[in-house]
Amino acid sequence: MAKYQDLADSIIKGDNVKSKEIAHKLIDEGVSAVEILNDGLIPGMDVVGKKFKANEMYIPEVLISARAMHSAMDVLKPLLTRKEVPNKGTIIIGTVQGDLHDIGKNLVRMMLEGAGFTVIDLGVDVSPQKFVEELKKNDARLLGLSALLTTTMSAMKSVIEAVKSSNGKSIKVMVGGAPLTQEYADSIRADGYAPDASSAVDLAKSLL
Ligand code: B1M
Repeated sequence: MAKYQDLADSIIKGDNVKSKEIAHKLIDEGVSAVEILNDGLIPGMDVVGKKFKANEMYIPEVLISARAMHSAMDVLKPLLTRKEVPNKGTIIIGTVQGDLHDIGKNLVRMMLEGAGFTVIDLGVDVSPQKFVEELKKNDARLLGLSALLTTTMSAMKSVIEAVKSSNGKSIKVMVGGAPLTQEYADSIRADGYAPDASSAVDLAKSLL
């Protein structure tokens, strides 16, 4: 639909004023936040990824697109994170060490909050030690790790080893991020893998 294409185009062009404006307009028209995400924002970011890979876009432009994505996500956030449901438990989430990608992780956080989880977001480039400390400090039983680079996926294994040896086997670890597969998650002994933010919610419910 043209309205979704306009939203995707605003992400590709990095126009954060337009992306916010279109997101507001779609909400006013009664379109659901999840539809706006799946049919406008994520397809826009996919094009950015393809252009980046083909050297048709460079890091500064990708950052400007990321800013436009975050501006539109800010509009959706209150709708995705409405706390109408009882607290389902606490999850610690973060992007692993060496990795600065946070758009997908932020989406997962919003959807988990919307489903009633309390989420403690440690941000990006988080060391295994920091995950271990925060799990202890907050008495959380579920950890969510995100990685977007093939070079940082292996950091997930280090976190899982550190967590399982220091915090005990009762902590469940779920992983996600574009380069991951179920096979890879199994190979690093993660308790679960989710390919997208909606399945991350189902997975978190089944793990806790
Ligand atoms: Co980066 N980057 N980047 N980048 N970047 C990718 C990932 C890349 C695939 C681009 C490409 O070449 N096509 C490529 C990785 C190649 C590889 O490893 N095989 C790449 C590269 C190479 C790099 C740099 C190394 C570039 C350089 O410096 N030469 C560099 C690394 C910096 C670092 O991290 N140390 C870099 C930098 C950046 C920016 C800073 C410019 C920017 C990040 C800005 C930000 O996040 N604030 C950026 C971006 C934006 C991208 C692309 C274009 C988009 C990523 C994104 O936000 N997607 C990306 C290309 C792509 O993925 N198509 C690319 C949208 C988001 C909604 O999807 O993050 O997949 P995603 O999240 C999904 C699922 O994966 C899942 O749910 C989310 C929602 O459905 N999910 C989880 C994610 N985490 C989860 C956790 C869960 C469960 C599900 O449980 C806990």
